[in-house]
Amino acid sequence: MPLNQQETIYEKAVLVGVVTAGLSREVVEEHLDELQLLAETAGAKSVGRFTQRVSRINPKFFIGKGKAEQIVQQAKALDATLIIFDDELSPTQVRNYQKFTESLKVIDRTALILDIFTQHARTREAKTQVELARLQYMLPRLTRMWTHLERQMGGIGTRAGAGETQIEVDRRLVRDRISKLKTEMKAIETERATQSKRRGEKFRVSLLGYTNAGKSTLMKALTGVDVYIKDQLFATLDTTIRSLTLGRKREALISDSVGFIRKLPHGLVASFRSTLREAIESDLLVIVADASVQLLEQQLETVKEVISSISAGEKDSLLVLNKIDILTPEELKGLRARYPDAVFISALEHSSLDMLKTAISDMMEESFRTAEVIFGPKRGKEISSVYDTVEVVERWYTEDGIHLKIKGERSAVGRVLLLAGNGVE
Ligand SMILES: Nc1nc2c(ncn2[C@@H]2O[C@H](COP(=O)(O)OP(=O)(O)OP(=O)(O)O)[C@@H](O)[C@H]2O)c(=O)[nH]1
Ligand SMILES: [Mg+2]
Repeated sequence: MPLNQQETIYEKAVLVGVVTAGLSREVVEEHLDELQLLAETAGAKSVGRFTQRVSRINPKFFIGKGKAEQIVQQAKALDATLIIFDDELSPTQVRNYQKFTESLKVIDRTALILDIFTQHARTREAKTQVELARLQYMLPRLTRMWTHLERQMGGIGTRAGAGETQIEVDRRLVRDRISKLKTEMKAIETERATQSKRRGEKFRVSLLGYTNAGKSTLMKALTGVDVYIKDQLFATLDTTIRSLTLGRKREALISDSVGFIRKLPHGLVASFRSTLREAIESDLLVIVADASVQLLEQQLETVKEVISSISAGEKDSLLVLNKIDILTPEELKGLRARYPDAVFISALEHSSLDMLKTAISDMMEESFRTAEVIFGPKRGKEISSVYDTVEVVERWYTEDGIHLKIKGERSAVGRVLLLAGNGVE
């Protein structure tokens, strides 16, 4: 599946997957399909693939030396400039490859993902986070050979970060830059914390899920906001927050953010704490998945793992299976049986969005507060404002005035209590 790459000149790449104990060749092939998508998103064309069974990881080359030499030779014969491993290589392994491949770059999955993030970062927050993760990844790998290569070859895995014209040869400079970026991130996080406080006690919903699942498409369908949507991995790197009208006087805040992927580099997740803040603080996680992919179950597993790693694993969640417009009726039936609690939608065709809103609204209701307040005579105007903001469950009269039993969002109920100047929860 070619992805849109208008401005990028393709580099030719060879992909390498390793079959270790407990993994089948089919699974490794599926992982390589995803690696190929990542490579295409970064601007590389896959011209060859290798899967190699290994019983023990070779500390020098990850795979056996003989096989390593063979892959390098074949890559050269295929005119490739890049070898991409699906697994993380140690700095030593990368260096060893570089010793016998002057004209080839050898990178791993992490470097490829970092490259995509570097290319897609638009805002100050995203750029700072990505540069920080990239420099931390690079620091132990910084050798004279690497920097020399970087300047000579450029392209994937060697792209300089925002604001940097040349990779510094000196590790000290990189360390200085890292500490400057960390200071900058602290300032951004403080800003975010203030904004987050201002959102007060509103019910907050986050769209989370695997990259390319359709989160931004759903965000647009629900709120009308013009977010960036593309058939590409990691199209979104920032958080967008809008209000979501659910009917019955119910309004929530909803956010769309960066997607997840299998083996998401740990440093990247740590650096993206600021962007993921909204998810961490939200009341409900709406987990969006692409129902049409073969690896649905594994993708959901990955999403669950990342959510746990940002300490949001205990939050309420709702599973949404998207893209049902491209499923056959049989596939849909099978999935409904397998995921009986999920809401099935097509964000693209706006189908079953009302059902989703009702499900969100029901989850929201569970967090509602109830209270009883009394309004004395001549407070008609205030009483009508109560009806505008919360649900009035019961109303009765005594000599003290009009009693209202109300139910609604925590903040709205709090405001009514203040307005009435009395009341009990
Ligand atoms: N057929 C179909 N395609 C969809 C649907 N929802 C989204 N897509 C397509 O899936 C691709 C990815 O959509 P996005 O909304 O950008 O996905 P995302 O989850 O935000 O992805 P990232 O931001 O890259 O993590 C786009 O080509 C969308 O048009 C759907 O319901 N049906
Ligand atoms: Mg998106």
